[in-house]
Amino acid sequence: MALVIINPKGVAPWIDALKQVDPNLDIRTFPNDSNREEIHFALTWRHPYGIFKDYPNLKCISSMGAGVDHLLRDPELPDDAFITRLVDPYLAKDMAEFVLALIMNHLRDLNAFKIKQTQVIWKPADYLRIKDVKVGIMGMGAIGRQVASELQKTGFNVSGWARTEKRGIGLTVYSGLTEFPTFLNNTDVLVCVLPLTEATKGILNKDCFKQLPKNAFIINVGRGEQVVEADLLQYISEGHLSGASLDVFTEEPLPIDSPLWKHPRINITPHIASITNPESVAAQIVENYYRCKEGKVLLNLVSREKGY
Ligand code: OXD
Repeated sequence: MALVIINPKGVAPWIDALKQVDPNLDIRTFPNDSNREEIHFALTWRHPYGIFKDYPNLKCISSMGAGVDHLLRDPELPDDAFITRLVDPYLAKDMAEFVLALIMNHLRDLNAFKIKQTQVIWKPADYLRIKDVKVGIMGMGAIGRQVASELQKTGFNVSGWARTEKRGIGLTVYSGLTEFPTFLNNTDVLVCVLPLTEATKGILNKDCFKQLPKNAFIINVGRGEQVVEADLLQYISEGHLSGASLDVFTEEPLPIDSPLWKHPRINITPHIASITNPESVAAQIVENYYRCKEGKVLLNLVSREKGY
């Protein structure tokens, strides 16, 4: 039994991290792997679609990140392979710190001062205070909960929204479409960390924006396809939303002619909110490799039906 790594961005740090955990692991790398019938486990990020049909004995396909939308979009994904994802406490912590930085940037409107600096203008302005700002987090999985907990520690009033009811996680969590309007009405800064599914595609649209209080701010660190860009631009230009910070886009890299690039009220970052560290997830990959070999229940199994 062997494991193949498929990652157009490079494989070396992944091989090193896996070998640290288990030096005997039989690791192959795409596209230079031969005898593909020996491969039972694939560790992948944005693989070329259709390639899995060349691996007749694949039992498990693991995403190299938290998201699995890049996998589930493959029309030729083998029906009988388990899909898993990585759950990395450092990834969640990095995400929480990034969201905190974006919110603080918004509260103090640091971008506006940067623009004034380039114009040599000294002009003090009022600012928002943490205690007065309600943050609403869409997505209450491992990442959403960690973001919520870090923001609460900083003093924010935080609530969450999830597809299904969630209790006992130390904050008010609204659930389902029926409670979505109440959640939005009580949110000054909307943070999306949702996975991309059929139900979440385009969820950040005008119906959502109009239910937010005036001057609300949007942070999207989920997936680009969740935002209807035209609606976002309209609600910012009409002054209902005060701006947005976007880290993810439908097309990445963001095309050079996108109107988002030069918008003064939109911050763009290149999908860097949190990056999986091979060293911190290698043990769970190796654990799943052996579970797969022994026919045991896998860690962080994904439901194809739910899409996460
Ligand atoms: C992930 C990501 O899914 O980096 O891990 O977007």
